[in-house]
Amino acid sequence: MKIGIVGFAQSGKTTLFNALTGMNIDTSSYSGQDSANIGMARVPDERIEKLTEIFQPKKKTLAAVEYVDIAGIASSEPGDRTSGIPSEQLGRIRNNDMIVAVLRGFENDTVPHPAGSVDALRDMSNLWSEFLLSDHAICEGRIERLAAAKKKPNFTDENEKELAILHRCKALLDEEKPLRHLELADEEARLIRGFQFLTQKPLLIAVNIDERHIGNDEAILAKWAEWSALPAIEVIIISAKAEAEIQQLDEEEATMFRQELGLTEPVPGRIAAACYRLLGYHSFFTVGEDEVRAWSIPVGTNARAAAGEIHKDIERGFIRAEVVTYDKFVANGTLNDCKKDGSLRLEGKEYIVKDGEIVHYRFSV
Ligand SMILES: Nc1nc2c(ncn2[C@@H]2O[C@H](COP(=O)(O)OP(=O)(O)O)[C@@H](O)[C@H]2O)c(=O)[nH]1
Ligand SMILES: [Mg+2]
Repeated sequence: MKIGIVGFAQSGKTTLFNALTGMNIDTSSYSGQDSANIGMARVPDERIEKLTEIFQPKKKTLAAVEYVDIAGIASSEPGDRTSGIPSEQLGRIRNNDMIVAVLRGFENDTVPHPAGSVDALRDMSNLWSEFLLSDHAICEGRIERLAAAKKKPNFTDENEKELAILHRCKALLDEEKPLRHLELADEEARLIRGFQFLTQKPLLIAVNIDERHIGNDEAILAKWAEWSALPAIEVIIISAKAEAEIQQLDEEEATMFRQELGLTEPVPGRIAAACYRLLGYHSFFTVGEDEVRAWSIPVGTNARAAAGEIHKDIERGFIRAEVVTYDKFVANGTLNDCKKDGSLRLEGKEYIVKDGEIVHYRFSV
């Protein structure tokens, strides 16, 4: 899972990136950095901690996601429609499964805001306009090219279909509506997948507030009600600086600091959980003395395909899956006891694996 962290300069993207990955990239001065920071982050999961307590395995492995901190969006000036986002940066944003937009909600005189004032809702509208414009430009460019190729003999039926879909896309974008409003058959979706349209991607809006305002989440979220009501969009409140600082502390200090500030669940878990929800992913677990491990799969994945996450041989040689829910397993304590009370079920390849299930595969190669 690849997640792009996007937003205007000085909104706290790199600070959030540090909080998520535990890295320590410099944010002290405006570097004018226009490249991207890439880092892997483990997805915290209390259930894995509990299973680790039970099995005391040699190894504990959490699921992982990739975060990309994309800089280079200098301006959020209203009316500044010409500059937009540099195309290199847009390409970097497209190249992700979803987008986390970091909006500046903190006041700090020593950190200049590119638009001169702090207004996170305005910045989000501007960013959104950029996404709509960028998708529109791609649509238009491709429509022109296809239209020009129409008279040529190598113009295929597939080209014809693509052109028709792109016209539908453009019509939506003309009304400033995101492309995820488009209802597409699988075949149609495939035809435009390669464009990686920004307004088709799930969006997590992270409003980055000053630590003085921690605890006011509900009042702030109320202002974002219109955004959070949109499909495939969620809004969360973060305090990136405090979270990044806490990330560098040991566990005991971190807990104390969190309590003092009134911070609840740490940001890496909150962001990962939101991303899983938005992308329609969840986890199943494998357990044993060697390793307790979480695996991420799209919701709706069957037992056989899920096996492929672990190893292609298990998928190919799939015989059966032994499955028990997390709750039943924890209540029983051992797989044997789950067998005895019938909570460990034998399932076939078409079985749809649910969130948190513990799966043991039987296979032959
Ligand atoms: N007070 C406060 N300052 C922050 C917060 N998040 C980021 N900053 C500061 O804002 C500046 C820019 O942050 P940075 O992460 O580099 O922004 P980026 O340009 O979006 O990557 C740095 O000086 C940060 O310390 C926050 O939550 N509160
Ligand atoms: Mg940065």
